Amino acid sequence: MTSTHSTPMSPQSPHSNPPTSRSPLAGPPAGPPPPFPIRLSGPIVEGFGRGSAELGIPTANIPIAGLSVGGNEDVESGVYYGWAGVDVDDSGKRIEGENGGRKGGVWGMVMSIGWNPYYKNEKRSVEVHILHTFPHNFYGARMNLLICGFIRPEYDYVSKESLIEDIRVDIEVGRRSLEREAYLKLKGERYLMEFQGEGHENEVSD
Ligand code: ADP
Ligand code: RBF
Ligand code: MG
Repeated sequence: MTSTHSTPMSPQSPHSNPPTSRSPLAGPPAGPPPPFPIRLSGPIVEGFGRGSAELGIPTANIPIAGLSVGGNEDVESGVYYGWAGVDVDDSGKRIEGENGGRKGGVWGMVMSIGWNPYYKNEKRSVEVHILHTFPHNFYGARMNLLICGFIRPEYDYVSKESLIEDIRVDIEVGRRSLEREAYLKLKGERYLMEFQGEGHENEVSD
């Protein structure tokens, strides 16, 4: 990562020709190559309300400010995969640990960092789809991300159906890629379950 940071001022021109065949895995088997794993954390905030309602794929959004802390603002727009630690239980309920400490769970995730070219957003967003079905929402919960690799660039799609179809493939690519030993062992990183906000260089608040 460089020390001079350029903040993207306008949407990058989206790639508009999604490939027809997709690789079943992303990233090398030996584990995340530099600059991965990338750590990012923040509170889950409200987005446009489209993920669940329009696509049937909920995404937990964190403030874009998270990217400008810790030298990550020049992270390429695109689709990534990795692990998400959230201070909720399997049902999405916030849980208090002992002595006021927080507890939570770690799940696989696929995420989008970008302008959502299909929706022509004017701001970059960071959105995480967790590979688990939660019966409850968990806005306000803390989320620690360990981004392990890049899956693909963002595309502008001809239809909502083709966007959904490709996200479904991303989910399978992410799930499969995380099952490999070198990636599975990162699920145990202590950072993912540290919800006290200490020692997180990429921590952001609302
Ligand atoms: P918004 O535009 O406000 O982000 P979404 O429709 O994308 O709305 O819904 C996201 C919310 O749904 C998340 O903030 C989270 O509380 C909840 N949620 C439930 N299941 C999941 C999941 N598997 N992955 C991510 N968020 C989920
Ligand atoms: N939006 C796009 O416009 N183009 C994409 O290529 C794209 N890929 C995505 C991949 C994943 C794994 C996820 C979770 C989201 C993606 N999105 C993409 C964002 C999607 O448009 C967004 O989640 C919804 O608009 C809800 O905010
Ligand atoms: Mg969302």
